[in-house]
Amino acid sequence: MAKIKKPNKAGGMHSVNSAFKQVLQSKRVKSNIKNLLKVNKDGGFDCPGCAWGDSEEGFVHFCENGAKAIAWESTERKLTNAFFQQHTVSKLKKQSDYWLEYQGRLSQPMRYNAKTDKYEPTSWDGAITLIKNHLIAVESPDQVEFYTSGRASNEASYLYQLFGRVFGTNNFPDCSNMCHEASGVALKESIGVGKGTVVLDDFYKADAIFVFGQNPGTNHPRMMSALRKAAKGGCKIVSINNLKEIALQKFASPQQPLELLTGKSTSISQLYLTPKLGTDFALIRGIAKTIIDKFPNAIDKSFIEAHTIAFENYVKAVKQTEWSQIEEQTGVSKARIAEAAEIFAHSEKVISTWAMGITQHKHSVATIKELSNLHLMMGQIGKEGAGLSPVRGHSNVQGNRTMGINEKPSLSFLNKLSAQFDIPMPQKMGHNVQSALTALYEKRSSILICLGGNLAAAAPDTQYTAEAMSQAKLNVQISTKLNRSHLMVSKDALILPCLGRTEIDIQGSGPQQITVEDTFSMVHASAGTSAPPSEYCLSETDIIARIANAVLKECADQSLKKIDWLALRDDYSLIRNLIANSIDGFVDFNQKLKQKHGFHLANSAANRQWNTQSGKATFSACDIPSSLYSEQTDNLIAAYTAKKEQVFTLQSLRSHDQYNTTIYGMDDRYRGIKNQRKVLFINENDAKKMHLQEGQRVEIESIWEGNTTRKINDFKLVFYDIPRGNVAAYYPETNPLVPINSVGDHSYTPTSKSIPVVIRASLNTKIIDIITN
Ligand SMILES: Nc1nc2c(c(=O)[nH]1)N[C@H]1C(S)=C(S)[C@@H](COP(=O)(O)OP(=O)(O)OC[C@H]3O[C@@H](n4cnc5c(=O)[nH]c(N)nc54)[C@H](O)[C@@H]3O)O[C@H]1N2
Ligand SMILES: Nc1nc2c(c(=O)[nH]1)N[C@H]1C(S)=C(S)[C@@H](COP(=O)(O)OP(=O)(O)OC[C@H]3O[C@@H](n4cnc5c(=O)[nH]c(N)nc54)[C@H](O)[C@@H]3O)O[C@H]1N2
Ligand SMILES: [Mo]
Repeated sequence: MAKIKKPNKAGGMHSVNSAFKQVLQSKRVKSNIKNLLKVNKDGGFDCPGCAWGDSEEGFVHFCENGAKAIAWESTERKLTNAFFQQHTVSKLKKQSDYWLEYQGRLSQPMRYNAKTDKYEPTSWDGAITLIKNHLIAVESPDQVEFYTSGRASNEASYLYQLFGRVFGTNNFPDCSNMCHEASGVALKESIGVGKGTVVLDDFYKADAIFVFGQNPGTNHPRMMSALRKAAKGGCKIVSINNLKEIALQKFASPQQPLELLTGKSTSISQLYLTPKLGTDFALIRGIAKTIIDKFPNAIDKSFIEAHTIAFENYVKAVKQTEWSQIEEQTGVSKARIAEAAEIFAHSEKVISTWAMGITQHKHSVATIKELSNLHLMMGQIGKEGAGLSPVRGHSNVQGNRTMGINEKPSLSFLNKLSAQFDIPMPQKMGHNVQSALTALYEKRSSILICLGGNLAAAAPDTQYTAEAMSQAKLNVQISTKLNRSHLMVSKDALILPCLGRTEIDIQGSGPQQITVEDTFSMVHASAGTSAPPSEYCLSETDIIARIANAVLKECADQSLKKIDWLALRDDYSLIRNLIANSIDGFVDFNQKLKQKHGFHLANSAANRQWNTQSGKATFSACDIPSSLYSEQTDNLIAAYTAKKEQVFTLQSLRSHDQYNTTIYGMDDRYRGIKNQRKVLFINENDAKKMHLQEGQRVEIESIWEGNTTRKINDFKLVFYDIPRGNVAAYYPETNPLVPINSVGDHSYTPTSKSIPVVIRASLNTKIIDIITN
């Protein structure tokens, strides 16, 4: 049995090779190399990869995985009518996510015909009329779900939410609900703003950077350049991650010729802690406890006095927390936690970053509040080189939210919109992803419109989600590529092909630019440079405007006809003028865009202004949760344990060759996995205790109340450096295991990083060489 071999560093020449492999496969080599030189530069387009900010440095401004995202979008392959004639939807359902997207760009509007079970071509007018007929026939606007994925531009998002609200609903489930929702909820309560407080430059000024639950080597490779530069400058980097991710240990910058040619790399983390899944709250509490006990002079008393409330309660809660509980939960010793505390206490400027390892648990909101507590106690917020930095996923997910894609908009935002357009806005809270799917499942909602994304594969409880989506009387998918969400159909459905970020967008007034906001609240313009795949691909903004125009024209209520949607479509700067009037920070929007690299949206907490109820930053004083799960789940787990079944906590995570549900390839280079995705990472000692061998196939079953069995099969065991009792496997293959109602407290985010499971040898078990197959 060959053992997996992990590389000893991330980045380097392998990254360059891997990026160019994808460029070659796109069959548009020349134009994609041209594309890569324009990415993230003024006059070029924003990388559709992640939400990390742009830096001035280097000749090229893209990373390996950004290059993959661009080449994947900008492919020569196209899906035509002939393809859809060959394949029924039932047949397509049997194909993998990789195969579906690999077929190429969608190039004409298609309508599902339930009789033939095939998609057939339709005209744009025909498609818009079908949507109009469905929308004007609903009993209540709240029966329509308007989903958004985080690539949509600010202009498209603003128009989409405006249309949805004028139509009469706040049903805006979006990918944020499955992603950083907990960060928004927690930060809003504790510091008064649901966004990060730092800018990219702060990373170069920090003395210490704590990276919690995040794998930037794969998911934010441009962050690695910042961490590398920081580490080289003497900044202490502390990684807190369930797994020892290679990039957080050693990284060679593909942008630095010297590291590329000499094979040298930079050491990133000074300290690397590997707590058990979902126990970061306890770990952060341990850091705070050490500081209170050992380094009390480092506490920023004047900051606490001037800017915060409820510190005493917090100290009480910290003092009451027992070390035994912290050590037992995290699996990390008091001494190791003290090392982290010492770095925190003795650094003048500290940044903490985090991503999905922190946000996709039951207790995520409380965990992020605890991290905020630590920064408040140390005055590590609202000053240069310090602060809180949730690192967003999709390239414009933060912008979507700023534009009003939010199922629970503030009253002040709704009032502003009402006043601006002289149209009443709906006040009732709308649906998030979980409640939208439940409403579709229970037939309380009947129409689903998706502005991008792949809800069918991204959402939890795959079978439930499939049934929910398939029951829609109309399923509309505005997309660039074919995916599973197009196949969840039984009645009417439409595939509406749209332009991607890399493509030229020409409207009535000429070529258009769009805008996006990165994870540091920088807003800037983006304009594609490639020719669209087909004359029938419309911009997202155009599609939304056409729908809004058609639907609202038919309304009996004259007041709803005031907005000239098609004029807005013809000239996006008119949409930006509307945004300037509705949304704080966008005054003179069109003017400000002319500034090099765009402009920064003011962040109140970064300026030490606290828009909380009390007007001060607020300490929370929760006890550390006694379990990752609810009492009910704990009881079920106890019943399994009584039957001598070993229960594990499973996290679902991304491989190096994927962008969410888009699978570019079958390797996960940094974890030593080749040509496969159905693997389960497990601690060797756990496996041996269960008499399971490496390469053996297993089934994984999740533990949840009710009669539904959630099980996936044929996953190959890979022995890995992972805490005992924890296992890991890729998303979206693991989504069938996440129950629809297993969500984070107050965030409603699926608990994709802590799923209680049991593992059993698959029947007819075969041991497979994990390297070759
Ligand atoms: N190439 C590429 N780039 C992407 C994406 C992509 O799929 N591919 N997706 C984009 C999106 S939408 C997002 S949200 C981001 C996601 O970016 P990440 O959050 O980095 O994505 P995940 O792969 O889910 O990684 C979670 C990390 O957290 C660790 N972890 C899991 N649970 C815990 C825990 O309980 N505690 C701690 N301390 N660590 C834990 C895992 O070991 C893993 O390293 O990336 C964005 N960028
Ligand atoms: N188990 C588990 N589940 C998870 C996660 C996890 O870690 N574990 N992560 C969650 C997270 S963080 C997120 S953000 C969600 C992601 O959920 P989504 O954002 O819904 O999913 P994506 O895979 O990013 O969407 C890919 C599709 O978007 C379309 N697309 C690509 N570019 C464009 C464009 O420019 N415009 C339009 N209109 N369409 C485009 C393509 O058709 C492509 O097939 O998944 C969540 N689900
Ligand atoms: Mo995300």
